[in-house]
Amino acid sequence: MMSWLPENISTYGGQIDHLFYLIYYLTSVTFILVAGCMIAFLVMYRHSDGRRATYTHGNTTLEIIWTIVPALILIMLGFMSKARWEEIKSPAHMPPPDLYVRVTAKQFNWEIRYPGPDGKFDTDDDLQVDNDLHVPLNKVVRVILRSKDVIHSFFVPQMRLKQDAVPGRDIQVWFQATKAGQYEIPCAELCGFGHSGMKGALFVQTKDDYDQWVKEQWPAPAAAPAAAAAQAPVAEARG
Ligand SMILES: [Cu+2]
Repeated sequence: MMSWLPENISTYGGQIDHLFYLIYYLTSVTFILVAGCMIAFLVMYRHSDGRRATYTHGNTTLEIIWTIVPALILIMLGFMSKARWEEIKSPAHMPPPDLYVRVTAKQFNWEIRYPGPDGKFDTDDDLQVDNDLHVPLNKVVRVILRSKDVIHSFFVPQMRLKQDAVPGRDIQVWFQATKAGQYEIPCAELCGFGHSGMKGALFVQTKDDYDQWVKEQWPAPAAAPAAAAAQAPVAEARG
């Protein structure tokens, strides 16, 4: 299969890509058919001396077909997308997280906040860094998205994840990375003059590297913040 999407390193990315290509090929075929017919008719029915125009009042059968077929395709795509949408966007359907992290968007950077060893946000052992999001490989990361000012969009192309951060709301999303590396987190919503420079970095680290990073951030006797995730700092799902 042709691929010009960024590399997929998300557990659910393959299913997103499958839907993307299905829609892409369906619309491509439709476009070629419609444009092909239009060009063919332009040529076939071009002006020629002595030929008179004829009048038609349409074709009911044809109109029913080209209304029902796209409607059925749309309904089919809706059902196919529903499960994926819920899995990615609905907290009730998300897998239990190994790690919580809160990302607050503001003009013009991402504030990344870790709950620290106690697993609770807004306590003394929290860690806040600008733009650098460190996560462990193969672990479920739950992101709680906020915004301090305007609407931003948290975009991690390799994770097939994009979600608006909206002032006044906590919106949860998640991902699970399958490949270590460094990836960009651009803002995908025009949010002001500094928008184009609003860019974070996602560091997906192997277990050893991540444990080392945790040790540096929370010197002994801290346990890995991942271990405290079970205490779910998010009381209820909103968003
Ligand atoms: Cu922006």
